[in-house]
Amino acid sequence: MKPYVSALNATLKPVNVLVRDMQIEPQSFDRVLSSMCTEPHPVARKAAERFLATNPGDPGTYPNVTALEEDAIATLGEIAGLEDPAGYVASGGTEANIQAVRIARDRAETRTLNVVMPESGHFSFQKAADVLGVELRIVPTDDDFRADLEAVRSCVDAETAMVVGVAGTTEYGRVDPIPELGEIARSVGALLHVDAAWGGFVLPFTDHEWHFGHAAVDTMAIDPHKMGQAAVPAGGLLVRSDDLLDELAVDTPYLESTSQATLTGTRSGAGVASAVAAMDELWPEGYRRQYARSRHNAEWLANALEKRGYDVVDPTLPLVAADLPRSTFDALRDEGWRISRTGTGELRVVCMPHVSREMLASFIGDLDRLEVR
Ligand code: 0PR
Repeated sequence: MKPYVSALNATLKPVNVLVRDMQIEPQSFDRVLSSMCTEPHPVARKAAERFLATNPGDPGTYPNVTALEEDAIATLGEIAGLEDPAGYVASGGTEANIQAVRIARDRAETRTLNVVMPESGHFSFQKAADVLGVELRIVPTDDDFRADLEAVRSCVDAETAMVVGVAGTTEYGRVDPIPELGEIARSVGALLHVDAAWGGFVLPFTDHEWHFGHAAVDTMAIDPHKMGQAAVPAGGLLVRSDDLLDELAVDTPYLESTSQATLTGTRSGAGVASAVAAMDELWPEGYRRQYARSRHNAEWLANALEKRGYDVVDPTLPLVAADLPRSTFDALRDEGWRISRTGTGELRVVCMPHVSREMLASFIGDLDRLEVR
């Protein structure tokens, strides 16, 4: 495996030639501990290749991929506890979150409005607020990194169009108190959006209350290209009922279909087909097994770090955060480990399907070696 720059320097060939001749590696997953994406399941990879040239944005021309998208939404609905789901396969969690805010904005009756989100919310909501011209109100989290309900309650008002809850936060894998956030949203006539972009494919195997069945959830982001093991790009936007999706629809005069709800126009059928293939193969048993494996790995890693005297944030979903000196973090990165840090500087390891126990043991081995020096 050659990193991009050194591969380029070694050969002095232009990158396009390296790509054409398959001399440049995309990225090996061997040392990737930071990503929320993973190696696609083999069936997902194959389906992605087959549907690479299809465009679900044009159902009149590509009806087969459109039929697959309906399948995808039906299964996503099943996973998220929603009968009769509406939605579509988005490019990722960012698009799903932006579109959810757009629904809330367009449904609201006031002209100035706001969205209330815990500080653990993903930065895609900043983009949404910026693009859509709504005020984003960020409230603190509690001692366990979950939305602080009192803070949310005192922040919402008559102009709140949406309350955001995160089910599987990017930094600590926490699940916000979704039913309570739903009550707060209802009390001011706002929608409740759940960002389960990462958590959605592991939460069904936990007893967290996160889905449409438990609470007054209106919209949700749930991404097949994260824990769902589909190829990128495959995100999911789910909405409680068709009328919410209608808020997004624009007329499409020169297509055979009459309207389009997606943010992107042309989009890859690869994501759609691979999502269906992965979910057909893995839901529910394969995902259940994967969750158990990821959880054990996260617990193992948390223990290993604790034993070595580091402060560890107890994992609730398979994501481990721990306080590591900056110099150690940098040294591990120099060893080729792809690791990232939380906003406050903790090491963050996401136990995705490609992360094996052997990988983690080798990581801890490197950590021990580097800390001795
Ligand atoms: N919602 C949540 C909870 C997320 O974690 C993410 C992505 C998104 C939405 C946005 O999804 P898309 O990227 O598919 O649009 N999470 C992080 C990201 O921004 C994951 C991450 C974080 C990866 C830090 C690497 C890293 O070093 O990609």
